[in-house]
Amino acid sequence: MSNVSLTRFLLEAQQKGQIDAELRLCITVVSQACRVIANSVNKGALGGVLGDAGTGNIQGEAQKKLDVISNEILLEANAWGGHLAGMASEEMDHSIPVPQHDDDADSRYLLLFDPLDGSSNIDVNISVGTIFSVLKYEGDGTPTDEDYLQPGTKQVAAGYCTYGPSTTLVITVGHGTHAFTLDREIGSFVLTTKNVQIPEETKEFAVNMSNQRFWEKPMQDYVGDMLLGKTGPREKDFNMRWVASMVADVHRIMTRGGIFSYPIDEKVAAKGGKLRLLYEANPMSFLIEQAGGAASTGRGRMLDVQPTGLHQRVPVFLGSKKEVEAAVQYHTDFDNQSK
Ligand code: AHM
Ligand code: MG
Repeated sequence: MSNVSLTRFLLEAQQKGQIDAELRLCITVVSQACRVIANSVNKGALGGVLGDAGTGNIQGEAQKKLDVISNEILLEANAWGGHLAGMASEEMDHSIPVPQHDDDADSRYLLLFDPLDGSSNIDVNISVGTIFSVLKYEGDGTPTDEDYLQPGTKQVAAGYCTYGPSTTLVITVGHGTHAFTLDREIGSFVLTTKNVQIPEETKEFAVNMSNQRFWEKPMQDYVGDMLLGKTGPREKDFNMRWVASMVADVHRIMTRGGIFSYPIDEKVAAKGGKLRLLYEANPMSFLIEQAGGAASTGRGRMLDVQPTGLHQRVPVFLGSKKEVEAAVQYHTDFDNQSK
């Protein structure tokens, strides 16, 4: 194991010119907020933090107490550094501007987050996590929601933190994907995997199979062929895993490969998909690409999607490069036949 702390890692990234002081501060503050969220999550029933908050978010989803607590922790932590121009969250209707405290700041950023992804799992003690994305703010006044509608290729940093058996923070600033583990005794994140590399091929897929009958034909065919195993067209036996916490499913793929998909289905078609482009799909896609994997909507590179709304949803396929390409091929073939 290395003895490189997140603090040292970020300072070295700044010295190499990969990030500036404001972006270093932004990632540092997010990591500190994640430590605080980890403490709340760990307390579980003892902290009185489980259960529903009795409120709903903009997307009509019931909020858990920990959704609200995690959102407040991230907002509070990031309100004072002078490195941000604003924040947007899966749990808030609109973005909120951050007052400029530091006139000397060379650059200012927009921070987007899903404060507690997979929160439907929280009451049953399964891994949940925080996902974040950082964009540059090019304007000089107060940012509005439109300033956040930048394609994923514009992200300058992204990451997620999993609150599981251990607390792991996985980040990218566009120079590889790196994983840190929280050392609770010393209270800091320590680099545990430098340059994560996702195997190109896999025999493992992650999807909510209960939606099968609602999928489009190319998705039915893709998964159907995987289930046929060695004697089918894919010529290998596949294994399936579905945690229903994107952070946990993606972290497994970061560790040993696989494909994660949340395709379009009849139930979510009107909304465009289930997962959110700006808070979930884009940051995860940036991390996956930086680890040698691929990420697609099934019909195009995820990071090229031009966002049209803050809470926009998209179909998601990400993970081992060759497997994502296989999934995309089923969609391409279907679309070509339907022309
Ligand atoms: P959330 O952000 O409200 O927690 O929703 C996103 C989660 C993902 O973590 C996970 O992949 C998916 O929803 C699970 O959906 P389902 O319950 O339909 O399997
Ligand atoms: Mg989520």
